[in-house]
Amino acid sequence: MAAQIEMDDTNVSLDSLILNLHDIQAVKFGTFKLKSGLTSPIYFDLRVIVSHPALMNQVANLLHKRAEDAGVEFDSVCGVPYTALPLATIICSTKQYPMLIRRKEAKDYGTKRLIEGTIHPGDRCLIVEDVVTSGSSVLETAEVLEKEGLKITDAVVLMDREQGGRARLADRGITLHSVISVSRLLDVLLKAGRIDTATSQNVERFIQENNTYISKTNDFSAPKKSCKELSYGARAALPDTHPLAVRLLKITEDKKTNLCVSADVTRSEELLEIADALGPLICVLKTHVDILQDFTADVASSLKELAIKHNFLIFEDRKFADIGSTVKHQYEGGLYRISSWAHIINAHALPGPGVLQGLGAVGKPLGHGCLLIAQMSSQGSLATGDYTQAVVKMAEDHTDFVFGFISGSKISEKPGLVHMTPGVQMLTGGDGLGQQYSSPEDVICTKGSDIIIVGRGILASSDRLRAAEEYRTAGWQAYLKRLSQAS
Ligand code: 5BU
Repeated sequence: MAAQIEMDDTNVSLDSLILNLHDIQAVKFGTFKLKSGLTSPIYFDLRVIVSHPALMNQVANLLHKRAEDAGVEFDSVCGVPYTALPLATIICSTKQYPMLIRRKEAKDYGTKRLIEGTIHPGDRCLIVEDVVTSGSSVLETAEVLEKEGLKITDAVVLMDREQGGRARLADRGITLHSVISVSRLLDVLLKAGRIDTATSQNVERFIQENNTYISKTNDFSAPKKSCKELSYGARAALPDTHPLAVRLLKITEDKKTNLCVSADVTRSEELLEIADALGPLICVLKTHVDILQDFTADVASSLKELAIKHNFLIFEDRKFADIGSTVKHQYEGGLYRISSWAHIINAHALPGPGVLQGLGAVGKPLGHGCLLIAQMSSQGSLATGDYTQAVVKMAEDHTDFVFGFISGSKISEKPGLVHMTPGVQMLTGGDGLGQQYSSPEDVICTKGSDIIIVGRGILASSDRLRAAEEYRTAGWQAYLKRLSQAS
């Protein structure tokens, strides 16, 4: 509970920080020529915060908290010169970490060192930065530190401009944790009446159109633009759409929600409470039945009743990955009898089409459907590139049972196939165990996916209903924006 309250406090202080940054003109709107030559409608100048000591402390504290919340473990801290240097200093001074200082140029006398401070090769050094656009400044600093034998796995940044820096760093094995995303900043300033809708949309368009990087190794973060946009309702009406996808797309349209809640709890009572309370706000409830301590057949029956009461589908995230004969038993039998209550299941394509034959033998007669896992949200996932393409082909060849994907973005142009994306939170970053988060706006509008899957973004809130409403609104607004951009 303490952690939930803290999370709410963080949200409040984040909003006030954004307003303070706007007050001191650390964020400006207008027409600005960037280093890259691009003309940007937004500009961040965080150098000004050194004149505001209270703000400096607040920023340093939030940066440290972000790393701590993400479970990042580190032995020392290094700020990217120059704006982040004083921030790193405050973190090191208040939290008692040894600091390393990177010189921009080696001294031409004395030791010629590029790094000041005691270096212990093998130590993990956390990089601190003020703003990330392409990620190149963080990378430069990381390279210098790595040459000295330090390990760089994480960087924490105040402001992520969401223009590809995170993907570029991820490809180099560095997880970026950001305190503020541009989407959050725009949202807060818009709500406070500091900017108008046109300015906000202008900035969003600029950010989307000026992504500096397409990931080479993890397509989960690569933005995909769709050629042709159809509404959920129009896709439900297409003759080739799988009956379960028709049902899902209709629910989505009728309830105006593309939110799937991932109810990752360990007690059945809590699972049913979540299903009943959040049921009206969601199109799908996702479960991991094998983490429940007290599952009984009655729990499955109650869940099915709630699915009817609130009109949502149940998705058991079982990730089947064995030969056809085994998955058939796993789906139909055992303790959980998944096929008797879950409308949706998912499977890895790794075993080949036999996995779909086995699952389909059970699921098809019941009108159930399967999502193929084409990409994963976890850092360093191997489901990328040619593998992802092969999964798309397998799905498109088995649309009698497969009705969509787990993926980070839209990966098939077939409008009957549904894309569902996990790893979604308002605050981008990770969980310290490999999970990587994107915002609802990014997932639905920029990357063209259809359904956001949100777990801890909602479950960790002290007010789950309010958090679910926020995610539902964000996901739906992003969908409306995607449609309006295409028209
Ligand atoms: P989170 O609390 O929003 O991080 O939970 C995400 C859920 O989605 C969790 O149940 C995961 O098992 C699930 N998930 C995922 O995060 N990433 C993937 O690529 C797949 C599933 Br497939």
